[in-house]
Amino acid sequence: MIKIATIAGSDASGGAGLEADLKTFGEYGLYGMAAVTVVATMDPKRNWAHSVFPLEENALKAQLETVFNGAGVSAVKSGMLGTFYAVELAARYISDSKTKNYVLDPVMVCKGNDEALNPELNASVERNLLPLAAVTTPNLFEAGQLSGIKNISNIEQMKEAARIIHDKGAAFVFVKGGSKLPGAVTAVDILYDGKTFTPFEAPLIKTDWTHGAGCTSSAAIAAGLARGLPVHDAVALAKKFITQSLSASFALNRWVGPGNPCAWRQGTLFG
Ligand code: PXL
Repeated sequence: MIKIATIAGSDASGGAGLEADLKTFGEYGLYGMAAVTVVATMDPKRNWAHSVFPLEENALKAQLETVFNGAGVSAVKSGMLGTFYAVELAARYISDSKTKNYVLDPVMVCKGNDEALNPELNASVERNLLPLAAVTTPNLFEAGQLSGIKNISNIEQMKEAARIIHDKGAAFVFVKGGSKLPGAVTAVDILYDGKTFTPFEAPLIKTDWTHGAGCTSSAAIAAGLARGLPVHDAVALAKKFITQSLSASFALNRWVGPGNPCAWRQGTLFG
């Protein structure tokens, strides 16, 4: 059995965070483990406003000990970290594990949650985690924050941002334009390895229900690496996976809706 772990927040609504990661790992036939950093909740009485409850440092450390020294992993991804000690503990355990397969999803925004927009915490992620990453997966906003290029709105700017983020230490940078690039007719993302820019293009899925798409996509890349795929192949398969997931997206309520990581199977045990 191939083992893989996520260090991420729990999204009580199930579409993002470690819930998305574990569903995705399962679809890749992997044994998923999780170290919970924060618990995120959403208030149905206040327009789905987010609250974030960090786990205390000792509780996170004990989980990391369980995952890394109690089991071991073929790959690891990180998502929402939420505190300085989570960033520092994640860096220590990932570095000590000597894994080559670390995917950093530099989660900075969680719709409606200002706390995640914490510049000092983002700087700590950049300093401590970016140099350990085999792949980092910023969306346009995160790529703007990490590169200093504001309002990225075309492919050239995506490439420039990828170059800057690569120089800060990530081996591969996967900048996700997705549906967010102005005037997008297809979903275009760019992978940069320090030498070559590789575009990945897929049909644009017209849906507002994209909650957890970033988490699912970075989990899928990590899962591909755990299975021994080279980075380009892991990214290509993840892109297919997220396109299928979004094509089966659905409304959870009037505010959000997730994709469906099981969609590629076009069926369940019940038909
Ligand atoms: O999609 C970003 C994200 C990541 N992690 C957790 C979240 C969210 C957004 O809701 O709740 C735990």
